[in-house]
Amino acid sequence: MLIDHPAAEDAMLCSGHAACPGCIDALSARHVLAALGPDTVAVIPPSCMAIIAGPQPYSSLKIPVYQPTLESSAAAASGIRRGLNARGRHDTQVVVLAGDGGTYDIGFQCLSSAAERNEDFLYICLDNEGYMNTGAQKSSSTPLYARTGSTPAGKTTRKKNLTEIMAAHGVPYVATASAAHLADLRRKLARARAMRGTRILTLLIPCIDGWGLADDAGLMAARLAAESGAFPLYEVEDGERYTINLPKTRPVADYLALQRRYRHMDAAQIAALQQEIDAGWARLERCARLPSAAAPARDASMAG
Ligand SMILES: Cc1ncc(C[n+]2csc(CCOP(=O)(O)OP(=O)(O)O)c2C)c(N)n1
Ligand code: SF4
Ligand SMILES: [Mg+2]
Repeated sequence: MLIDHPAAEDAMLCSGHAACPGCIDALSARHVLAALGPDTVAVIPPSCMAIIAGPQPYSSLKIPVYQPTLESSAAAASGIRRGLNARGRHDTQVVVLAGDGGTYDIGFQCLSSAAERNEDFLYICLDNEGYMNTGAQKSSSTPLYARTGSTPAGKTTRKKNLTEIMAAHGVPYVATASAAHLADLRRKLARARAMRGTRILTLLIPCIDGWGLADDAGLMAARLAAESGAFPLYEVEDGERYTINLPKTRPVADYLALQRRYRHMDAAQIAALQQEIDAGWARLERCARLPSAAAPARDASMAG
């Protein structure tokens, strides 16, 4: 797969790491790191990405990595940012690479308060829709009906809408993306890199093991998730300017059929999930059509 800066990419994520074969977690991280460049500090809480990065003092990343507790990534990133600023290193990027459990659930209060302060870092949520490195338990990102280790009959509640929640904080940039739509991902990374303040990107990471996918189906699952609207690709600036980046062009049944975690669903459940997706999509279209009021100017110097 083509990468913009092969030299930087090679220098920043080594081969021989511990990702499951075929997983696009590492591929996605490679694209993130290639876009940010070598003058970057990464914050990686417990997650598949922490395993890929390796146990300290070993690391597959050739940039400084700080591994905080699962609840504290955004606080750690805030502190590192302020420390770098105090040393005059304003151009060094600070990036968080966290899972959905560490973002939607366990690290959420920390992320919310950092966003309220408009702390200056890029937060990437590698969203595999469950607590995967600990054996595939459900998180609040797990979608309705999906089977996990802790929801063996299928989840009975909906996926939390993190993008909307973070957009409601009024931060400069919130977006969804995946490695399956590479040009869109690269553009969003470049955009986020050029901004200051809190920027949050959620990347969908189909979990080969936890979702019950063929080893080579990770990118296809991410592609069908976006095309079916199960994981819409969109971006929100300053909490109010919405842009939908890809139309909804196929039924969710196409996406479900790839995955073992949905194999128990009957026709009525598939119809209910389709209805939920259609309602979410209609809401998104309304937001994208709304004329936005003048955005309040955010002052990144307030963050440190
Ligand atoms: C407070 C706390 N609870 C539980 C754990 C154990 N734990 C480590 S990683 C993890 C799962 C994290 O899931 P997620 O953030 O989605 O990352 P993934 O493994 O899916 O990439 C859990 C529960 C922990 N480290 N800290
Ligand atoms: S458990 Fe899933 S998300 Fe984690 S490395 Fe393996 S395939 Fe990837
Ligand atoms: Mg996860």
